[in-house]
Formats: sequence, structure tokens, C-alpha cells
Amino acid sequence: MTPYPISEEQVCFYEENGYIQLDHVLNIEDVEVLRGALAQAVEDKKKYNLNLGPRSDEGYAKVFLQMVNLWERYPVLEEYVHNVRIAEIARRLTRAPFVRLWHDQALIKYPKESKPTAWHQDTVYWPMNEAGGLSCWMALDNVTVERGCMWFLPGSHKLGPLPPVDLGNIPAGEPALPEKLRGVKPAAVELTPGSCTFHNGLTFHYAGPNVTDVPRRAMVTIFIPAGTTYKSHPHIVGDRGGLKPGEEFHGPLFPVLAHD
Ligand SMILES: O=C(O)CCC(=O)C(=O)O
Repeated sequence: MTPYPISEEQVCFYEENGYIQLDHVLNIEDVEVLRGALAQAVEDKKKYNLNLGPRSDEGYAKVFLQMVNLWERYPVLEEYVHNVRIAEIARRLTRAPFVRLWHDQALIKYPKESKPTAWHQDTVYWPMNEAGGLSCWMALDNVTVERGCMWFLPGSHKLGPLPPVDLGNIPAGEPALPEKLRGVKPAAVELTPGSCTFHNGLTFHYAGPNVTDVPRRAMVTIFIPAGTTYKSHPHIVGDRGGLKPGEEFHGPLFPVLAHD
């Protein structure tokens, strides 16, 4: 696959805003393959009652169906997370000598009684001492505002970590955003299938409810740059790889996906 061109200007945009939109990273044939793998995962989950995600409570299920580390189960998704075209973008955006996989996740926001994904930062849930991790959120459908596209608060990553929220249980009447961020204008990013966003794990992001008739499917890969170290902290992916606090992420569960 040919490299996806990333200019210095785009890297600077990412650094300044904490996210970037990149169109046509995959072609529709690649997207079809991913759609097939997700459909298989959903079917297997039902059929074999697989625990592929962290939570199945009703509140969370209305936000999205989250299935993590599918790359370990489905060869097509193993190939996808190793896609150098995508990993190299993550490496360029972080200016790191290499990036590793933290984990992947399919996020399907089903229509009907759909709930928004509340404003949150990712790194506050991750067992890491450093905050350089970033996610590639790949659209597998036409993702519009009505279908629950991603929204970002430009520059919010510069605030550093704020207290985490419980995504499955946002109390009614709770202010949507921490006070410090209420003046910032959010950016909605609508995407076509095969287009994606990358966002810094500290950037506040949100997705509205899916008020259309069809599911919103996204495949997310989370990258960590060289030098990221482990912190003991409960996480949906669990304590994997036998890492000790302070130790740099390494080993086959966190493979290097792109390097200089
Ligand atoms: O897909 C969504 O609704 C939210 C995605 C998200 O929070 C993420 O990728 O970090």
C-alpha cells in the first residue's frame, strides 16, 4: 500500500488542535473487508456469548457496542492494525521513532434509543504515565452528525488530564463540559467510509446519538509512541503483558506498527 501523504502543516494542525481529519485513507474494498469482520464479530459475540468488550450494562449499550482487541481473534483485523499506511500517520503525527499498538476496538452505535458518547478524554482511562497516545477512528459508514459523528474541542488537549466521566452513566442535568472548556467551539467531523480522524488521547471528544435507521460502524486503532510507560490502573483491556509499573510497553501484545 502506498504511504498516505502527511504534510508538516498537517502535523502542526494536529499538534495545535489535538485532532485531524484525513479523507480517503482506505478504499471502499478495504472498508468492505472491515465491515465483514465486524459483522462476524457481532455474530460470534451473540452466538458464543463472547466477552469482547468491557461492559454490557444497559446504559453503556445505548452509547455503543464496544468490542476490544479483535485483532487477536480475526486475521483480517490483525492485518488491519498492522496496516503501515495508517500506523505511519500515527508515527508522523507524534514525531516518534516508532509507535506500538495499545489496543483496537470496534465501536458500533446502534439506532433507536441511542445515547450520545459524553465529552471525555481517553488517556484518563489508560494505564500509562505519559499522555502521547492517539486513536485512529476509521468510519465504515457515511458518518454524519445525525448518525453520531465525532466532535472535538480544538486545543483541549493542552489543558492536561481532567477527572474521568462514566460514559454509561451521565447524570441528567450534569454540565456537558468542564467549566474551563465551555467557551471553546466544538468541531463536528463528518466522514465518508474509509476516511478517519486521529485524536490525541487528551483531546475532549463527543459523539451525538445515532438518530438514523442504520448502525454507525467505526474501527478504532489506538497507538502509543516510543517511550510510553506502564502505570498500574484498572482498564477495560485488563492487566496484559506482565508489565511492571514504570516499565516501557513492549512485547507481542503491544507490537511496533511503524518505525523510522
Ligand atoms: O465512537 C464514539 O462514539 C466515541 C469514540 C471514542 O470515544 C474514541 O474513539 O475514543
